[in-house]
Amino acid sequence: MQQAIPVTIMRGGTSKGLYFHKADLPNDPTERDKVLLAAMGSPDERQIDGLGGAHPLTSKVAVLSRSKRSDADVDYLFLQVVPDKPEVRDNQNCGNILAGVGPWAIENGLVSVTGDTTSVRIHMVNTGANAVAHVCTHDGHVCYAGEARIDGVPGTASPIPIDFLDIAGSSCGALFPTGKLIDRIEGYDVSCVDNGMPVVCLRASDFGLDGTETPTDLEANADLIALKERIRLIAGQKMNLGDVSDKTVPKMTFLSTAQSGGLVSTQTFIPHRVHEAIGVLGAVSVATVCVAKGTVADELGLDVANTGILNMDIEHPTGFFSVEMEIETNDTDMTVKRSALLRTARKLMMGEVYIPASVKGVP
Ligand code: NQM
Repeated sequence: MQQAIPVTIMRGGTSKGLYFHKADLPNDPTERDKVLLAAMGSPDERQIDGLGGAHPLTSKVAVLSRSKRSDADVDYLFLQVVPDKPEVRDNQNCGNILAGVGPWAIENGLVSVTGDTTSVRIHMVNTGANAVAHVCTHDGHVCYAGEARIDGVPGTASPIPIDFLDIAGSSCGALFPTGKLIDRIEGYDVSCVDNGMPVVCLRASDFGLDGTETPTDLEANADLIALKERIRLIAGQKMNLGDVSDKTVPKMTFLSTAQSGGLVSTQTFIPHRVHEAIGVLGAVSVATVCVAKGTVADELGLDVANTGILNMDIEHPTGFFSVEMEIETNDTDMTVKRSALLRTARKLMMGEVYIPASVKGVP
């Protein structure tokens, strides 16, 4: 007999994943991960025997439960299931999958509807930071239909604005974890940042890129990939992340002059495949490098203030990602008071995923 586990499949922002109630998965992380690998069909680059979509952006999991904290309604653990390896990683957060957490929490009775908008306070277990997602609700139900458009997703859906308050340094201990705004690694200038996602920003032109290369072009550039990885391993140590050879952070973002009226153009390795767009917290971290004076972004001559409420359009391979940030800057320090952005999400399927009987531990 196969074993059935309740699951919801949701698109969260520009990613897609499996959303589980924590109580429906094994408590022991090793057993839990075996179940998740089987659910996704990993290890197999096509994930043919599971629900995974054969790309890191569609091989994601949210493990959710009612929070015991006074400042949160839901605890959200993000897990990246590696498509082609028997590995499940918990070392990063995911702001796209986060977009589906509010609707899931309402649909599963963890949060009561409070009118036309229901705010869900989410504790992000991976980093210990909190977010608040504002979900459209009507007549006691989540409204998925709406007019909000995000690049990288066809059509429109109801808006889910998300606020972040305390994400600076949540993985690395400091906003600029190396203590510098520019480090020199392997002969290249890099800016290492953690505003919710550890990211190494590099100037695309230093690597012979003009910013128009597609994800497919970049993934075919073996020399660039090898150099990027050498820099990443050193940057990871400097960012207090230790040996990152088996970690999904830091992400590597190449910055170039905006091509379509945005603030800056980006191409991001996450960290081995290239993102079709840009991660949510990844975009917040990149925006932070653009605002701070003295980073690798300076030479791009960006037109951006470094204090107050700023709205920034970060260009990526399939459009724009808009980030709002409230910044306080004095002579020596820059503090990010708040970050906000817009996502959408959609419930795609609710049912049971079947796990082979040979995989033990299903509760
Ligand atoms: O940065 C992909 C995604 C992400 C992460 C990745 C994300 C974020 O687009 O918050 O959303 O960088 O691995 O889902």
